[in-house]
Amino acid sequence: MDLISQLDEFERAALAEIAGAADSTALEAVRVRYLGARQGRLKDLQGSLGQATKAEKPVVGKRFNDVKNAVTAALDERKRTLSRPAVAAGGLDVTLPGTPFEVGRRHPLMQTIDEFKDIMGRFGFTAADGPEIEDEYHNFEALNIPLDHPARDPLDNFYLATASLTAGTGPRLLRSQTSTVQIRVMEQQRPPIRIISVGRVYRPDTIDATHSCMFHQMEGLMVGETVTMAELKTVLRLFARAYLGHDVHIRFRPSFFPFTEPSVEVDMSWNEPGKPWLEIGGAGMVDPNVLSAVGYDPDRVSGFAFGLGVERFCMRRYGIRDIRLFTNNDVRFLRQF
Ligand code: FA5
Repeated sequence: MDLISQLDEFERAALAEIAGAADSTALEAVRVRYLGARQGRLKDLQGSLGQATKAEKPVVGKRFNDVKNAVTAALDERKRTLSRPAVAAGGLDVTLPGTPFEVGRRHPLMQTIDEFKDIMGRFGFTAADGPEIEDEYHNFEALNIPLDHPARDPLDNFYLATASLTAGTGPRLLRSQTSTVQIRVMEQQRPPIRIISVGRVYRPDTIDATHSCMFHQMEGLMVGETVTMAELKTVLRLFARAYLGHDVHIRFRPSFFPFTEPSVEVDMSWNEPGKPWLEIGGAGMVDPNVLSAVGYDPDRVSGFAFGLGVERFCMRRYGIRDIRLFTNNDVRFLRQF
C-alpha cells in the first residue's frame, strides 16, 4: 500500500473509532492508539515518510498534516460531547442556557393603592369594595342627587345600553365616583364606621394631561357619635404627610356636593417654594338626608366623607406630568417604579 493510501486508511479507521468511543476512557485509549507519542500508529506512519521520493514528499507531507489535524479535531469534538450531560430523549439539551424571562412588577397605581390602604389601615380605616357597574339608586338617589340634577345627565355619565344588564333593575351605569360605596357600606353596617374604598371610576371627561375618562378615587367615610370636620382635616393631613413624606398643609375651600353639608374642595401644599396649591379631592360632613336614606338617625350620629384622586397624588409624588402615561403601557415608564 502506498503512503497516501495508508494515511487514508489511518484517517478512516481513527475517525470511526473516535465516533464509536462510548466514554472518555475509551476515547483516551483511541487517542493513545492512533496519536500516542511513543506507540501511536501515526508515529509509525511518520517514520515511513522518509521512504517517499523527493517528488512525492510535498504531497505526502501535506496529506500527513491534514490527516493529523482532522483526527485531532475529531478527538477534541468527541471529548466535548462526552463531557456534556446526556441530551434527553426528544432532543432537549439541558445544558443549553435558558431563555431569560422578564420579571414583571406591580403597576405604579396598584402600588399606590396598596400604600393608601396601608396608611389608612394604620389610622383604623378598613378597606371596603363596591361594584363598578352601578344602579342609579346608589350612584345618585341615595347620595341625595335628585332626578333633575345635572350630574345625572346621560352626556356626563357612561350609561350602559345592554338589555340584560338593565332588565328589571332600571338603568345601569359605570360608577362616576366611589361615593357609591359609602351607601353600600352604611346599608350593611351600623355606626361606628371607619372605611375607605379605592377603585376605578368613569366619566366622559375630555382627556388631557390631568384628566382621564377612567381613573381611581379613594373614598373615606367615618361615622360615629361625635365625628367632626376637625377630624376630617386631621385625617387628610396625616394621610397626605404619610404618603408624600413632607409637612403637608391642607386647605378647605367652600364647595357643594349634594351628599355632604357643609362641603369643601380639599387643596394641599407642601414646603416647596413656588408650588401652587393642588386640588386633591372633595369632602364634607355626610348630609343628614344621606344618613336617613340608610336608616341612621342624623340627630344621633354624624360623619365625614372624602373622595381623593389617586392618580393626582401619585403624579405629585413622582413628578409625573401626564396622567396618560399610566395607561399607555410604555415599559420604559413602568420599569421605573
Ligand atoms: C367627587 O368625585 C366626590 N365624590 C368627592 C367627595 C367624596 C366629596 C365624599 C364629598 C364627600 P370630584 O368630582 O371633585 O369629587 O372628584 C374628586 C377628585 O377626583 C378630584 O379632586 C380629582 O383629584 C379626581 N378627578 C376628578 N375627575 C378626574 C379625571 N377626569 N381624571 C383624573 N382625576 C379626576
